[in-house]
Amino acid sequence: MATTPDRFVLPAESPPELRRWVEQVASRTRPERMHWCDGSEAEYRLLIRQMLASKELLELNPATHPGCYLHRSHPSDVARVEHLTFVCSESQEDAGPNNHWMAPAEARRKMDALFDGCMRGRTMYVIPYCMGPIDSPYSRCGVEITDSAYVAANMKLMTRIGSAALARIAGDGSFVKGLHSIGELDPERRFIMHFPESLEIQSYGSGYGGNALLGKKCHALRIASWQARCEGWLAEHMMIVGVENPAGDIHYIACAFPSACGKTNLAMLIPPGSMPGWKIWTVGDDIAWLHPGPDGRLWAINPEAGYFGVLPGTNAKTNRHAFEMIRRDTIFTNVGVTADNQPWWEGLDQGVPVTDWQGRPFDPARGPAAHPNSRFTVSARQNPSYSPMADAPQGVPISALVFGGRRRALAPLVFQARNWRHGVLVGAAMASETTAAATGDVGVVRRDPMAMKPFAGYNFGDYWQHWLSMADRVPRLPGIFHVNWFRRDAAGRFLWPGYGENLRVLAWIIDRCQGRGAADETAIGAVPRRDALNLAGLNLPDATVSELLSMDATQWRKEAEEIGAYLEGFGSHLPEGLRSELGDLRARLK
Ligand code: GTP
Ligand code: SPV
Ligand code: MN
Repeated sequence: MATTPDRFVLPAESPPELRRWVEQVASRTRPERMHWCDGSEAEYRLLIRQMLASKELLELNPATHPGCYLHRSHPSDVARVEHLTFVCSESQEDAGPNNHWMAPAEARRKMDALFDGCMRGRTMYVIPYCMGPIDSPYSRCGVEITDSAYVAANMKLMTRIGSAALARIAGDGSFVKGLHSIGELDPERRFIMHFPESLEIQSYGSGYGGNALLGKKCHALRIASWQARCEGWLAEHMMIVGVENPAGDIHYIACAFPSACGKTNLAMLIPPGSMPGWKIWTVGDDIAWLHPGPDGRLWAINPEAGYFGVLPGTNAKTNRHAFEMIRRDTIFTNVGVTADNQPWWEGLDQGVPVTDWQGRPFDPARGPAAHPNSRFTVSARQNPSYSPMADAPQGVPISALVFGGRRRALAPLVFQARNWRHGVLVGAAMASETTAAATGDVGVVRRDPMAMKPFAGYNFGDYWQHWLSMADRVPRLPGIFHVNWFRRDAAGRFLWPGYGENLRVLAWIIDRCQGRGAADETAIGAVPRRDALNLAGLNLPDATVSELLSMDATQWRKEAEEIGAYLEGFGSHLPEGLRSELGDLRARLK
């Protein structure tokens, strides 16, 4: 039976532009039913019931994990797909060498053909959402249309969806249009397209994470980074954390680490026993929108309202807050299961898996029980260290920005950039070992400027210029730092204990922001003096500390050459300020 859009009831309060677009999409995709999400708890429970009936979700042990469900994604659909992700700006130069580009007209033709009739027999969910507190001037809204109930349920946990968002959209006048279909889940028919100039996203053929939850990387980073450049702010792949010292002062720090490099863990850190009186407040775990504030400082909001976090490695010792947070009302994706139906992943220090992430009897010969990119989806409000400031419309003032990555060698535990311009170079020069968060090789060092390689919606050269220009907009800029929790010894063991102990490094960073914290000025920046870093109770051998704080000029000279070659790849878009800053670094390394 043919479905015509006029069979669907559109909420009276929806703005005309939204109604027109929804009707257009419905007449192309031909869904059987349409569901406008109101964001209520009853609606969430209904989605869950439907997915239990369709076996998209399996209920986990309700005694140990009430309200928890397991979703197994298609085995070929387990991570972001960077090679199938495109920025479709009018001009290829605007997308830059850092993005795959397709001409908008060609991309639309391709996507129109894929979306034609793709929702036949399915329900089309219309999800109005707001990225950021509903009443924040810094928030931006979007609407995701999807044929996946799993996406709708995840969007409910991850963002502010429903009637309040719809009302804000009616007031704002503009919104990001995100169209998603799981299609056939065929990697050969999978594309994630972004049209920054018209604030549109079209995603087909994947039901997983950043490919499908369009509010997250597609909107809040790729589209928002473009909006931010036009409007004078920054949209970044950064967690935001409040660090409270024993005197009760809270400093807010935003950290950009590439995917699966420790943002969620740092955002929920539990202070080590040797640092009594310190407390951590989580504002965000993945994305920060940074604005020049009225007091001349940089202020940040977390556009999200939930976490889509990495499971492997999470346990009561590494991240007790996360461990507790996900024992109820959580969606688990691609984990193994124990005999008594509890979720299980590598690094969990209890239980034995009997079933792997694909639902097969667990056989270690076939690989891990949980997929390395298995994840939890949970409302941020379940986090025991949730900061009430996560809902503050003005956001939080940022004292320090921190870049970091996985480097088994080279980068010391921490160093501070000399000034803003040098800090922008430090960010632009970032590199990190690849992880399971995206399909492709794992453990290969690649350049990942500002942890935004997969997420900048425009030319990195212009992006760095935009970063440099913040110096003219923000009189009281935060300090910029670089950290590396992942330095290894010859046997491949991590030199630094990481996790909760990372607070020791944050404490030095805050000291530096207040004009304290002794440091040695090296060619790459200020490295802490050993006695300026609180190492009490760690029992780290002297040689380990020396190695963690060392700067090898020979290795760095080679690194500077590689950075130079990379930056020159941006040609005339490379800001002169960065080129001369790199020249200064080379001179200091001589
Ligand atoms: P995305 O959600 O992909 O953006 O990742 P993320 O940056 O939030 O990374 P997350 O905190 O989820 O950590 C990813 C992996 O790194 C997990 O397996 C963690 O257990 C591990 N990890 C996090 N912090 C540390 C650390 O300080 N040291 C070590 N060795 N591993 C860490
Ligand atoms: C990342 O890959 O950086 C994530 C997970 O945070 S995803 O939502 O898939 O982008
Ligand atoms: Mn991320």
